[in-house]
Amino acid sequence: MSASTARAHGGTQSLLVGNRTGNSPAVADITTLIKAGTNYPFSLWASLLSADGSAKSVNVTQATSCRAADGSVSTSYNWIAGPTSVPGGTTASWVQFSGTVAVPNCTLTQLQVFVEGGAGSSLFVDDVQILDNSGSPVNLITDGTFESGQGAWGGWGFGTLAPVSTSAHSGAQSLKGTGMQANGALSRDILALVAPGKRYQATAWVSVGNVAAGSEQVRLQTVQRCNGAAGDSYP
Ligand SMILES: [Ca+2]
Repeated sequence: MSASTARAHGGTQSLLVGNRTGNSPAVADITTLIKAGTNYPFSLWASLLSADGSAKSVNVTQATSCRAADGSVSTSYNWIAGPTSVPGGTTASWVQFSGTVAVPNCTLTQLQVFVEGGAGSSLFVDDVQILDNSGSPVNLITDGTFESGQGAWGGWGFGTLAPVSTSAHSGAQSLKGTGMQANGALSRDILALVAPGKRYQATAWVSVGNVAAGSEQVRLQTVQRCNGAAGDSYP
């Protein structure tokens, strides 16, 4: 087992479990990183090179060991992603595995996550994420209530844009754009608030008025551009 430049999902290296005579897994022991009674979303990518180039079944397993009141330790094994067929050819093909590491509320003695399957094949693993969302969330948008003004909000495709006290989801004010065009938007630049590779949850409350049909479609949308990209993307 080693870091390898033979294949990579991100960057230039991945973890290679090679020369497998059987179903040797790639194992991460995360016992000291986690808390009992907590759920952790995870994602990882796997790739295979099999002897005959055929696809093989791969899965992610969680092995959880708890100590009972009588001192005995028992281990349970759960498949937490897959089994999923992963191509085994000489051209690298990466398959994403995702799910939840659910830690029981027990006296935890060990918790390991395995990537396994494709017995005898070379197994590559990359871009493993196990996310800790158990802390209190922090709202990065400090001017999203419009109680003290428009803040850093702007947009395009509107007639006028201003905080108003005629309607509010909470408090006394909201931000109102009038005469919205089809692709008009109320927007805020959050470039300085976020970091590459991180995932953020966004919510907003929306109301529409002066619509002949009585309702209208509204989207919550990001516009992004990475350094060197030819244009904007709208993921
Ligand atoms: Ca990598």
